[in-house]
Amino acid sequence: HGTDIPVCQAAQRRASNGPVPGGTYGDEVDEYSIKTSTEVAEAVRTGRPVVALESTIVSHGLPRPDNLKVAQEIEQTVRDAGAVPATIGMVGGQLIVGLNEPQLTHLATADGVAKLSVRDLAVAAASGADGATTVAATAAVAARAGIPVFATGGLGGVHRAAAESFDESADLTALASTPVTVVCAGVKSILDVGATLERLETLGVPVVGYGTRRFPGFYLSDSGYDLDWSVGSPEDVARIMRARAGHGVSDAGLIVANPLPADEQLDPQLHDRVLSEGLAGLAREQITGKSVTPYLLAHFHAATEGRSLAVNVRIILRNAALAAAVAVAYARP
Ligand code: PSU
Ligand code: MN
Repeated sequence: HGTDIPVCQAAQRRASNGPVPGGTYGDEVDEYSIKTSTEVAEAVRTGRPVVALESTIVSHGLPRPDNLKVAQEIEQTVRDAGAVPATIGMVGGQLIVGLNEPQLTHLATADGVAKLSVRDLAVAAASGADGATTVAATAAVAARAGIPVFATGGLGGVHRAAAESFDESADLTALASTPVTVVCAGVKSILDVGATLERLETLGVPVVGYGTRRFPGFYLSDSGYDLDWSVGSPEDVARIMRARAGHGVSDAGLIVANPLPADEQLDPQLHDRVLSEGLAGLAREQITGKSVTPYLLAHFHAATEGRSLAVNVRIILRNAALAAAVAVAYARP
């Protein structure tokens, strides 16, 4: 089905030609530019509110077939709140801001969609790959495309046992140098939350709670950690963004941590039990690197009989709505 998408054909051509020889790289500069949909480009140009959305959550974070439906619901939620959705991903080597319906469907259903962090973007493009962008890659591309607001579920961060494995998501370092506001429900509870907050402090990434002084715990409303700052409205967030831009001192992003209401969270006892099983599974199956997060999320969805999936979907939709409200507030000074 990928072949009815024009960019796929270009990519298949490219892929069948093998790696691009160094000498011809310059001739292909245009081919490798970011492709922005007409709707998103027009909205960015005229200063209308836009919300960037990631595709890893669609391709790797949510089980099929729900993933495509959820991806469409996320976009609709952004629209309902008055902003233009810009889901970012790579189809046939083309980096796209504002995936259209067939492209989104392709990334949600095709086999072999790569998980792309920032470092993978150029490598994947040169080989004509299909890829879903993580928080790190989506934020970086969004900033490049002039989109300052981004919604996701939960950020990556420092994994448990990172002292030995060195497993820390590139989401953290990307946000240290990418001036994008990310609305999330904290970091995934599968991580070492305390260590992640310490790293965000070191990296100079501000974290504000939305209506709370406690850092949310993704599936759980409260991770157990305090925050220094909280905001009460989308306008508050927009003011911080204006102050950051006005100062010109930092290029770091802003994390807006939006907790699930307590009555919507995953049962904490179920959460803790399923998490320890999942962590044991990781060790037993010797899973490392970029497979760790998808493995644990899939384990949760299977072991809670879909309850974690329902919670995950609620998290994303709430964050999409808040991000859209922030984009609207920021667009209207
Ligand atoms: N949040 C979710 N589901 C996900 C992810 C985040 O609710 O699938 C993805 C994001 O794309 C995030 C990535 O950037 O997991 C982190 O992966 P890693 O730990 O390998 O950096
Ligand atoms: Mn990792």
